[in-house]
Amino acid sequence: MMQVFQRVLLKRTERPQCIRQSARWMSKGGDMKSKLAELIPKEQERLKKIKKDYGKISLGDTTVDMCIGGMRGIKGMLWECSLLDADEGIRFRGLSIPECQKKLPGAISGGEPLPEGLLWLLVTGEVPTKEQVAGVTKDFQKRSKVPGFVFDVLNKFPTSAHPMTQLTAGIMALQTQSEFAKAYEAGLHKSKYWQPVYEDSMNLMAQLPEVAAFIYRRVYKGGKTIPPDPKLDYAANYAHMMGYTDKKFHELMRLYITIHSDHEGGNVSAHTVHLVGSALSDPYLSVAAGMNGLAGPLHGLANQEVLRWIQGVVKEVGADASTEQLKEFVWKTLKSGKVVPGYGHAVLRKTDPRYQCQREFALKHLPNDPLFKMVSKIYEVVPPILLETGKVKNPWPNVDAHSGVLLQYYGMKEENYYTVLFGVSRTMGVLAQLIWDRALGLPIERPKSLTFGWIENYCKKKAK
Ligand code: CMX
Repeated sequence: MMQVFQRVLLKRTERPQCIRQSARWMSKGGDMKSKLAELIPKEQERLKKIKKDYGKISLGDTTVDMCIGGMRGIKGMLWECSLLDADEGIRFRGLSIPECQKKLPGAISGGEPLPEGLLWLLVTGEVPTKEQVAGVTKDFQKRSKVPGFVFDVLNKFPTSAHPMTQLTAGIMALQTQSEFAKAYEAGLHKSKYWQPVYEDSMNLMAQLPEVAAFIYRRVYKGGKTIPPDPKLDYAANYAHMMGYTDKKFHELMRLYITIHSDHEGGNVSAHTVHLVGSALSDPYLSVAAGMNGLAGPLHGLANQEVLRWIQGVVKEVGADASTEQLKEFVWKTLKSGKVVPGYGHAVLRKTDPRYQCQREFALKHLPNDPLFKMVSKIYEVVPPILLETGKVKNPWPNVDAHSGVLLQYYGMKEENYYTVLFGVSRTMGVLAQLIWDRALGLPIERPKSLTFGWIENYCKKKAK
């Protein structure tokens, strides 16, 4: 990319504003941006070749069930940063969660990965060195100043507003700083869109923890905020700004942000960001839209629902409930027309490895916690019952079945806040991809919809 600028022969003062901006974006990007600039031309060529060589090859048939069943299994989106396998679970750029735990640098030896390292992996496809990860932490710190009016906007909300509503409002207030929106208006050439999208993405990721921590302190701690600590990494600093000083909680937050970041492109939050971004809505607008999807109880809000449901179990049948009592409770939930939160998945067909690694964390740090023991008992009881219903395709626990129990152990008992933690993490994964969406020049999304009549006529003709 640098060569492009070297080829621009105009004197600096004679260059149009958007080109001057491009040069500025390149120079202030830090290491990860230079790496990205190196990779983009190769990946653009790869995309061109795939389109040319394989463009007409079918990836499988779409059935009527898929069309009216939430597009389940339709291969209809490019998402480079991660891939989900129904049995094995998520791989981030080819690495499983245990591999990430082993290979990505941590804050302490043998500790959980730093989310900044995962971001590097998602963006570049390469495992970063410690120095590269430290560079991302530093870059985030430099970009982390949140404009004062964002807090004024949030202060106008009643504290009873759901934290996810406040998070989305905070992101929308940050949107006023969008470099992409400004550059687009100034007429930036589309080959350079990725640069201000990169800047917006890094700025949003850098500023989101303070916005999210502000919401936490405002809603649950009487509004007394805690300033950031520049000695801390991304996850630890977020925990610190919320008021958590326990080093083990900092480790949990590193793991939490790493594993919740990305889960390929089809889930509601990721797909929404990708879809909205495809209209060239800037990263703030795109992420705010995705957060509204994450706030749904069948998606990210399930983590809040799980803790409430477990507390309901304890309240009704006690922490030492027998298997029979637990079974009865599960059936009661199902018969009242509700789902068992934290169980089931649209793609996975085995226990979610994100559940598994949180269980391992619990076994290491809180093996005797009564609610952790309850989570383990629930694991024995729920899957056979869901199978017995005869309709649930995946009876196993997902990521949300475990996270709340870990958080409450360290004192974070405000379950309505849990989805905000998920949101801060998910922002990393979706923005890593959004940068690539613009770098590859992916087009506006526009799948075909059908009517009942069209489907009936088509199928009747086909049957003949
Ligand atoms: N409890 C009760 N019923 C469930 C169920 C559960 N945990 N999971 C699926 N079902 C039901 C569905 O509601 C559906 O019922 P109807 O046919 O009556 O509508 C039927 O089983 C078939 O659903 P499915 O094909 O197995 O699952 P879907 O792909 O449609 O939905 C999901 C996936 C996650 C929405 C669903 O399993 C669910 O509602 N789980 C509970 C909520 C939850 O934990 N969500 C978090 C998912 C992870 C995340 O995104 O964060």
